[in-house]
Amino acid sequence: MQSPLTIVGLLVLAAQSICAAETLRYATTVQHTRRGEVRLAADPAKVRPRANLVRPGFIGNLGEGSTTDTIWNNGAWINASGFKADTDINATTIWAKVGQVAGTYQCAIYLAQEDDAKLLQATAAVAKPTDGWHPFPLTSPVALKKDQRYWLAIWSDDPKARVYADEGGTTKWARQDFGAWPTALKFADGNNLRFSIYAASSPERILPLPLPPKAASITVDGGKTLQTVAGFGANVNYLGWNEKELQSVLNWMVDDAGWTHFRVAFDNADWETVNDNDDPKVMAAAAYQKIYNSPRFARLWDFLAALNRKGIKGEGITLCFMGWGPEWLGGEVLTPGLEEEWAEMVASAVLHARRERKLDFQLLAPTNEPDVRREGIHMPPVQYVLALRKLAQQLDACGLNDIRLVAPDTAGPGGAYKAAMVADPVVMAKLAHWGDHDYSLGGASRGSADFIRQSRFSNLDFWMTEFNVLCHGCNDGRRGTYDWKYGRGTAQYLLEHLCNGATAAQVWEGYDSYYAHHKAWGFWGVIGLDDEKAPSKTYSPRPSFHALAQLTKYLRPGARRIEVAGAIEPLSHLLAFHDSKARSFTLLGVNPAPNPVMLGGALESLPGLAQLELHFTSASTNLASGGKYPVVNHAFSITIPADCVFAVTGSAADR
Ligand SMILES: [Ca+2]
Ligand SMILES: [Ca+2]
Repeated sequence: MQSPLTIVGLLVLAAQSICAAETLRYATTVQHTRRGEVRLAADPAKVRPRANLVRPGFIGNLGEGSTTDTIWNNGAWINASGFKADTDINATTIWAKVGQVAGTYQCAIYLAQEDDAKLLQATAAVAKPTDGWHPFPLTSPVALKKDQRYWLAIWSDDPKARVYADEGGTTKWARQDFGAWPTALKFADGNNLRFSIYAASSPERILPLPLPPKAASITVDGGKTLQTVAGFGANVNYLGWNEKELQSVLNWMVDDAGWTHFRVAFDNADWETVNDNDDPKVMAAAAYQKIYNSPRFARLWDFLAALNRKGIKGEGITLCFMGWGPEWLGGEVLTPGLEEEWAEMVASAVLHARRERKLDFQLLAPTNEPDVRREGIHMPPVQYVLALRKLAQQLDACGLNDIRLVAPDTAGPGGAYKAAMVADPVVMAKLAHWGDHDYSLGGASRGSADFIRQSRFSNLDFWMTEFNVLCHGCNDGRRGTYDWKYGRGTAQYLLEHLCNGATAAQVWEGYDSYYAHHKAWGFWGVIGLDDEKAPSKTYSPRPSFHALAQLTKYLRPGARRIEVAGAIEPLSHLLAFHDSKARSFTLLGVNPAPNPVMLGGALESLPGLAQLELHFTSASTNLASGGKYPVVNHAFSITIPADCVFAVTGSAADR
């Protein structure tokens, strides 16, 4: 995997720090060697595979397909993908990548004409194929002419029939019961897919040529420092806690992904069903003992204790209350005048956890998403700040001075809530970190960074206390599409939040679990529940878990982000970090392109690193080793594999 070092010196003319590809339009780079030659970071011509002169001729798409298209809809349909011949070919075989069926597929070539299509030749049928590529020999060879357009058609008698496809083509369809191919066809327009199907002059399978590498070049400046990383983790639901079933899940998150910061959700916020007494300043001990010794709370205390045993403590645990309140407090909307009663309910739970259960945690998210209903007890901004002030005073009165808040955790833009908080010194003294939720590519984290820059509290940091790529239906008991593209997206979202200045991030959510405030199973987990109906629950990591672990395993708490300048395209993200205590250096990035990328870089103001090591996660491999690369005269050149999330690490101690 090691590539020859081609970069000796690197001069970068772009001064601004970059970490996401959108910001790169003005970056210009020039490289030169010590001998004064000017050259590109990599010369794609040198690594481009030889021309395909010896390859058999073909027409169609050799690609594996990133999706599948069903070719049955209340009956059989002839599905055809359109291609133009680049050369004259004497076709003998059609290859198609199909889904496994108990039935039969067959293929054909049609000549594209003005109004219809004319059958040229059909293939033999293939029965009971497995999932993947299969040859369909043509009944007799067909001469295909350069620049002529053809339809490669596929047809099946099985309702589960499907064909692999990529985007960016033209398909046509015709409803026709499976049988002998019609000699002429009038197609209806289909979609924009390009089937994984081709016709060739040889019966041997033709493999696609690897795409040539593209190049990116950067300068990392250890002297230009940005935010310090607090840590990463997930939202985790107390209700799913079952030590036997979840111990392996906890091990994956803490030991494999290196997660240190968990937001423990407890819903609904309705546990004080009857007011303890009519004085919010005096906690009725017997009433609260009964609540906090109930089986419902035993599960929460057990979960927090298990996290403590796993080494997660202090600011590593945020206790988060979700959903609506008891009826007497107003239910979904806090009744004005009862702010101190709400504060007493919340403070009594924290007090019990600390005093009676001796649990080690320091952060409290007192009410989730106060700007909307049902996600937490709804409170408008002014009432919210009054309630937080009452809570801060209650906590201090209980001697819980070290318990601090993460807030406001709004569902939408939190500006009005934050502006109201900033005006209250009691609340601000109790605020540990701004908390933000973002289900977009950094919209909320950009807003949060802007707010902090313009506020009087520019020393405060912000945590992404919920983030992920939207998972449609996943709040309502439906499973999402957990493919590599979605998993890679979760990693890109994390890097975007770090690019915007976040110091911690907690993905929504760690593992699938049941939420009382949605009255449904939630299927957002980066670790999936295999079967919610099974009496004993089992779990499996999804691609988004592996994609996040690829980043968080190598970016440890205490590392400081440092500036990257230059051109990172075609990478979508590239961020650099340096931990001056651990003397470690980390580059995190995503290459969404189908090509490898030659990443050339220069390291400035960083302790001497002798070599860098690459690890990557892709659709087909997790945390794979990508080899070691030398650092010579503070410069390196690394081949980043196609379509992957990656970490490049180095340690001054390696020297
Ligand atoms: Ca009360
Ligand atoms: Ca009371």
